[in-house]
Amino acid sequence: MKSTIVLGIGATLLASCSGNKQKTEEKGGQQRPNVIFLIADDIGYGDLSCNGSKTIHTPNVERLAAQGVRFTDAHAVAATSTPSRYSLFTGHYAWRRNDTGIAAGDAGMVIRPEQPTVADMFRECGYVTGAIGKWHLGLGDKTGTQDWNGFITPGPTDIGFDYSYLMAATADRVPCVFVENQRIVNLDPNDPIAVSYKEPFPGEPLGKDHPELLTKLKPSPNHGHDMAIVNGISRIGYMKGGKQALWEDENIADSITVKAVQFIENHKDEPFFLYVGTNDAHVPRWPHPRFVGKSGMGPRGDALLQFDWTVGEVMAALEKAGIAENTLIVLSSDNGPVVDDGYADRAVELLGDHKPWGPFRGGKYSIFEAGTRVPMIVSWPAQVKPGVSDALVSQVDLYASMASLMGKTLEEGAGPDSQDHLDAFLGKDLKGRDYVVEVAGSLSVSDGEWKYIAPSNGAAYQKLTNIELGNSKEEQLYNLKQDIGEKKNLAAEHPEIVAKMKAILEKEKAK
Ligand code: NG6
Ligand code: CA
Repeated sequence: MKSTIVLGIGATLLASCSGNKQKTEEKGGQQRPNVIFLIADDIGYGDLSCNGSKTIHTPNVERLAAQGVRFTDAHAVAATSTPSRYSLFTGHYAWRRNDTGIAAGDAGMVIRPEQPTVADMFRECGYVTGAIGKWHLGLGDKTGTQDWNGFITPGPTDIGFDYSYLMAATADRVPCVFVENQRIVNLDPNDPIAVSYKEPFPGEPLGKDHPELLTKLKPSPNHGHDMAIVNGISRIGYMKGGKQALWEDENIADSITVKAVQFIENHKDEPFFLYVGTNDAHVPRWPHPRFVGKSGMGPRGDALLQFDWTVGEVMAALEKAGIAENTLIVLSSDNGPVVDDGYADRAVELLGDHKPWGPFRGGKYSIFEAGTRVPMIVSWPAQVKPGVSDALVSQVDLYASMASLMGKTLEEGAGPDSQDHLDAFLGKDLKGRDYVVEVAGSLSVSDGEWKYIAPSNGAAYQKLTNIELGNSKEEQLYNLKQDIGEKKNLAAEHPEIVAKMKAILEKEKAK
């Protein structure tokens, strides 16, 4: 596998872009749409009622699905957040690099400033661009070198985003603050913040020593998450100071939603591209009190309702601004679902008959389908005919497909793994990709019917999360048309298909 990355594609990414901020012309006089990528965190295919779940009701997502195309075979590139989002933004397979795994809260920018992104592409087409919510792609130059009390650079503006309001990593990782335009929000200069992933700060209590201070959530046994205590929840990593800037977990969804709505209001008269990453189903799950107890499944289920609320607020903001018709929304998730991911929130006990993974095997972290087969809806009322599509689509293709929507061809080296499948995303082509390549420990390739999982030394099962990871020293081959649950390994029966799929994977790796 090549570990080199394609860099050095300067500012002129696109052959031609109007650079015109007016919402006019483009493709036969038709208005260019606003574009929103709404990316959920750890929400599985089966977590949404539009995908057939009867155990949860997510009416706003249903409404979005009813006005757009709902995909049954849509994929993230990886089964965790950092590599998945990396591929979404860059159109470059995360597995081509060895440094795109789950990022620490003090990681440097995983997407390097020289790398072209989908946000650069929109910006060069005259769009205003924004990134709001979960980031998890690193900030600053190198791990641990950020100036948290000043301007954190490089940052989102160096990879195409005019505006940003972000959680640096995850809710369970320090620093527990929002970073707006690369500065921590509400930071009192007299109470500077310090962050470390190496050693604790003397005098700062840790979750592992002070369970009595964990008033909201305690970690699950053996999951870690027992370091810095913020708001009665212990986290991964150490931090001190910045008291006034700390988020309150119950308000995270509100903060992200309010900023997204504001962005829409502020930019309703010019074309915009907005990435919204929600946090809800990711641990620690501590939804706002108005959702508490509403799902009957405890915090995880309540967080799903909170996600649905965010979707409704974004839709309402577009309607209020009079731009709902001509806004293209891609709703998806960064990876599959996990039930116990580190906190004693009773998600396992209260799950009942709910199946976050839908009909698929595995979950988050897994190379089986539930790891990477994610919910996806593409809505664009002005152009997209509502329906359901079984086309094989991958988030890695959004970059090239959005460029195609802008009427532009990507130049050599930009979005190297991204293919133009605009027609599939718009519901006009029901086939999509020839195959998707994914990573979660092992690599897999699937053409929608046959799925091959390359052998690896990774664990088959993760006890902590009770998830089948799907790694095996043996080659695996599943027929997804007949065996959606990936129960029967057909590798021995179909060596010719194994050889064919393996050859595809080898060819991809050699690129
Ligand atoms: C894991 C964490 C998990 C979650 C995940 C990242 C442990 C034992 N587990 O390492 O709780 O934070 O990283 O999730 O630390 S992701 O969806 O952002 O990729
Ligand atoms: Ca995730």
